[in-house]
Amino acid sequence: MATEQSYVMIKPDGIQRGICGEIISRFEKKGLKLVAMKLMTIPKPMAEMHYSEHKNKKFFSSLISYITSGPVIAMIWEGDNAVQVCRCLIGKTNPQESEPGTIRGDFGMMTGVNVIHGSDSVESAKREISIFFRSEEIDTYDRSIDKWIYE
Ligand code: D4T
Repeated sequence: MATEQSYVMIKPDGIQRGICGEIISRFEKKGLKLVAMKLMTIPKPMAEMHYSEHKNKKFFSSLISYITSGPVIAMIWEGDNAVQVCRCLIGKTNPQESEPGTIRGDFGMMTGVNVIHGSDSVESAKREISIFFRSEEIDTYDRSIDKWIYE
């Protein structure tokens, strides 16, 4: 097993549309373990740090305005191969190209309003987690149900 942590964030449109419970339940039902979660409005410098790889793209300023436009739910989900598993649940960047059954495929219409973020690699996850969480905000606990999820 390769236990990983992924940074997952329900974006402001997910909060405004009242679909957070349904989104979070998909990660729970999959078998991933929630180890950190908070509601927060992202300060602009933090948003710019999170999306720094896109700073020269033409959509950067609209991306920063959107992600700071209201509260987000920041989460860390843990499990075997968690980064890729979370990306599978989330779907493609463009919701119109995302498969039905994925979060973006079921809930989104536009790339610039695409409901949720998930880390794209283990390295990105580590970087993003360090931006959004202090180490004492990340929990460690056992789940007795894990023996029914992992072989
Ligand atoms: P995030 O990082 O939000 O999970 O999205 P992805 O990992 O799926 O996609 P990304 O890094 O390529 O894009 C980051 C973020 O920018 C928005 N975006 C992207 C946009 O508004 N216009 C665009 O043309 C692209 C490519 C959407 C997600």
